[in-house]
Amino acid sequence: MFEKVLIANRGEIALRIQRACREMGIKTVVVFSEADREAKYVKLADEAVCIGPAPSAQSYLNMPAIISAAEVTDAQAIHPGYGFLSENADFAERVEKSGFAFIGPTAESIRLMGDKVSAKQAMIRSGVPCVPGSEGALPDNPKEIIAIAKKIGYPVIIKAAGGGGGRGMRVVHTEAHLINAVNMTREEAGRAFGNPEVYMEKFLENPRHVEIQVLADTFKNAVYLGERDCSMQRRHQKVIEEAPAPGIDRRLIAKIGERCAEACRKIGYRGAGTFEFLYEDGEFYFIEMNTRVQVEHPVTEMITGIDIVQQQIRIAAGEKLPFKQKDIEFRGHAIECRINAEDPVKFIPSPGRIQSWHVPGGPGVRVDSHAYAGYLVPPTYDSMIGKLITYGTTREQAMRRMRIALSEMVVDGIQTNIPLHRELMIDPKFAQGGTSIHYLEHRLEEQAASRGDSRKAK
Ligand code: MV4
Repeated sequence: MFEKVLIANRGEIALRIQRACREMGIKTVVVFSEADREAKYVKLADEAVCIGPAPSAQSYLNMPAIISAAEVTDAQAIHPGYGFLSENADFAERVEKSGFAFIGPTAESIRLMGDKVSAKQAMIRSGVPCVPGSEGALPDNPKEIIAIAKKIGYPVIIKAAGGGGGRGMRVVHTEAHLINAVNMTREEAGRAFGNPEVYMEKFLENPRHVEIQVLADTFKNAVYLGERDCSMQRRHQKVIEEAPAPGIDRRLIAKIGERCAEACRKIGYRGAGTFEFLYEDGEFYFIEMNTRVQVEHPVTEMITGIDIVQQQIRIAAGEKLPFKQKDIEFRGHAIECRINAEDPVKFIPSPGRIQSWHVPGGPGVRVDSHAYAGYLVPPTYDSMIGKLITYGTTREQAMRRMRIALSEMVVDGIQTNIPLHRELMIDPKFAQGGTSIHYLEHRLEEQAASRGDSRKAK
């Protein structure tokens, strides 16, 4: 096992990785920007290295600075967390070429999944069900493009191979708009991702976003850790996640989960990963794979009892998975509310000094946060300041515990989205379970309209 791990991230995930390391007896090095110098999790680490000024381009995205920090502190491995360099294949390559272990998949796997066209082709070959669409990238010939759309049937969606996470896509409802939409998406994609390739899919109008968590070791052992429902989102930012996904047949989850595990074996995937699906009318359709630990990993940890971050580290150190699929049991229900420093109505970021900070507790309550009373939320980064996770034997119990936890939680000095979470936890549609990816945005629009806001919430 590693003696020392460098954490190339900040905020709650830097603290989460630190805790995993500490429990395993591994020393930690945290890198930080000038904006994070005073943060408590920086002082908690065994060592801390300043890697540059506040803007992430000069700090958390600064590959030479991070690798130098690993060299001077004698770390053996680098954990990238999520965001920043976590899905940068060049970084993974440079880390390994410099003699460190990258706590994540190979650069080759990251590259394969980073290109959404090659990712989808790999999934089709592995038997993972995908959204019906073009076979690979779209050709140049407009007549061929029109024929492909006709075969798929409108509406269709044009997506950039280099996109993902909601960037670089366009919905097309009629043939009259098709070629222009393809050209516009190509142009944007060329500028934004340096790759003008686009592909086409049937546009699913009202799906849920359900994803499957996997773990794979370097000996071709792979398991799925069940699913998460992440449909409660606004502008591609998840707001609430839960596991399991309400109302989905367990046998279907087992079948899709097994396909994901098999895909990992086929492509030689290693580490933690997430297969993103759209779920509509009882069917799963693969859209993308994430090759990092995700923000919402705790809900899976709560229902499986498996520490995903520790498993990532063990896999990177060359250990075998300590369990087989039949050993994994799914028990109870977990819900996560992302706590953001933002206006709960207008969603404008609300950085600043936290005056008071009281977190809830009790049975089945988990708080993953680096914040505290006196903490200054920098304006430079993502507005998420923590995650509130509750567990219950049933979904109803997890929801009840979340309502109580939210009622106990106090954050003063900045604005947060806690009031929005309090409302959603008493929303009858959410209580039913199974709302689509459009539910929250529609609900916010209705509320904006009834307040008489001049501009729509969208
Ligand atoms: C789609 C779709 C409907 N049909 N693909 C958005 C983010 C990217 N990961 C894929 N996305 C979508 N792809 C087809 N064929 C709708 C979305 C989508 C979405 C997906 C997941 C979570 C939130 C979303 C919000 C808007 C659109």
